[in-house]
Amino acid sequence: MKGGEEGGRGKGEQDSPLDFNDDGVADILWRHRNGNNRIWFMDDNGKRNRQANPGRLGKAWDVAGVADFNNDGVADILWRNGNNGNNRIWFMDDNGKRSAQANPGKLGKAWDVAGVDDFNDDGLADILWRHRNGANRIWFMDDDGTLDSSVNPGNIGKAWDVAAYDV
Ligand SMILES: [Ca+2]
Ligand SMILES: [Ca+2]
Ligand SMILES: [Ca+2]
Repeated sequence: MKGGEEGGRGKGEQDSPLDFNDDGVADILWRHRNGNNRIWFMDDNGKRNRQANPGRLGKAWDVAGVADFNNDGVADILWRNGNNGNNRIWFMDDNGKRSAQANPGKLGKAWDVAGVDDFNDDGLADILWRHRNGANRIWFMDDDGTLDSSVNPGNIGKAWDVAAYDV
């Protein structure tokens, strides 16, 4: 995942894409199969400091990625409904609560989110999609969670999986 310092403006010296309170320490997002969610805010000794309940989302939705989609230093959550191709972004505040949500648009069920990271160095996370036939797309996102533009980075056979995209 993301390791660069140039994108975010967090207090941490090195931003973690999983940092829900901008303290530089990665946190943990839990999801229950009943649709409940929890965030564990972690200490840097590997212990849970406290937890927050960001709210529910129905069982049809999966967490497709966690990244900072508005460059405020706080991780946000990309949700995908694999049954109908809908997507949502939850913009999070640094208390583990949802502050706003956005609809970035649909993409058909044959597509999966292969990664979320900043592919154009504007500080905003983007979405890498992969089709089961080997096609790929990158969605460059605006800071309000809407799609700015979609780019085809090229195809690679369906026997290939994304193993890493930021080294
Ligand atoms: Ca943190
Ligand atoms: Ca954010
Ligand atoms: Ca970007």
